Amino acid sequence: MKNYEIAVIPGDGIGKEVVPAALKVLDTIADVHGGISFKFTSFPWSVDYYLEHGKMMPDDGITILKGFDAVFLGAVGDPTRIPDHVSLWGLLIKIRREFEQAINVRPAKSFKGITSPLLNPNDFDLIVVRENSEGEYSEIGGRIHSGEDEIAIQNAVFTRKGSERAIRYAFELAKKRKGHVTSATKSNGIVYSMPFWDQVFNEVSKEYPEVKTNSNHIDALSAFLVTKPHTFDVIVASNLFGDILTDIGGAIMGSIGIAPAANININGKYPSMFEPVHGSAPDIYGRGIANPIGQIWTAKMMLDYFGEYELGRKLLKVVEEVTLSGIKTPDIGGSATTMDVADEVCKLIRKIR
Ligand code: GGG
Repeated sequence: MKNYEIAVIPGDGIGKEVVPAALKVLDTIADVHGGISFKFTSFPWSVDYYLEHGKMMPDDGITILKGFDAVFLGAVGDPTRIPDHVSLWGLLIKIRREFEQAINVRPAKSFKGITSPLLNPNDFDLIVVRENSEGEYSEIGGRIHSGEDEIAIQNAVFTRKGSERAIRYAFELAKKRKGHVTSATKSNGIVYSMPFWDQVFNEVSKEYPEVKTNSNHIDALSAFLVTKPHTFDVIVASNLFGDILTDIGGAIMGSIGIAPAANININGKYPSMFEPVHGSAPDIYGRGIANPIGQIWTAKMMLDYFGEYELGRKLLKVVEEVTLSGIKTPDIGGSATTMDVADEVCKLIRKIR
């Protein structure tokens, strides 16, 4: 029996609704499979926690999380109560950085039973590899003066190590897929970091002669994701570009509510963290209608990370069967609740045992 110890951080808003739904699915898988079990330990770190304690997580939070096999996170942020940069940097981005989760893997594909807003799209199946430790998400800069003299400076940081490991990860992934990597650049407008990114991409690509490559400026690439998503296999992008591209990925699938993500620690020193692409959606929180598919697909990515590929494959297939059967939340045209969807997924898992 393999037991996986999972730290669970539902976080804010709909994170508190979709995480329990996904845990129910994981428990059902363990129950049906017999050979694995999950021990979930939940932490209340969130904006509520911040308002009580003045911080998003306790000082020893990172030390506590170190002992787990993975972190399973819902969503972070409640901007009417505290600014998003405070909540995100105090929890989500803190964990990504402290645990050297340098790669963020975000798939997008034509999802059975969900209508894409694109008119007659060809089937697409792509993965964005987002550099997750530096780039435009940096703490280097500052603000001075006020009024008309006010200045805000935000520096982007691109290291050879950070760029290389993201790009290399993308090539390794492409080797196992359709063998094509697209680099997201903007070297016509951003004169230092992006030519450097292009240079590193070209250098790494020489190590992979079997993998086809191309580079697109981020503006054109964003448009191509809408007009011809089926032409992409693996896209490698800097931190901010990757974040933006994957919201488009969610949109063309039919809802950001189904988009999953994995923050991967690639040196094996710390746990990886699994969280859907979407945020806390305060506008729909409390109504029980949040789409749990992003969180459930994220659970599938966690199963893959544990090497449970067959279970992960079956789980995604079951979720697609559920959407095909019409049991869907309102964001994808249905009237089901979060738990209706999760319960149907669990029912099918038990049926096909
Ligand atoms: N599911 C995690 C979450 O709350 N994401 C919101 C978000 O905007 N994250 C920013 C990022 O991924 O960099």
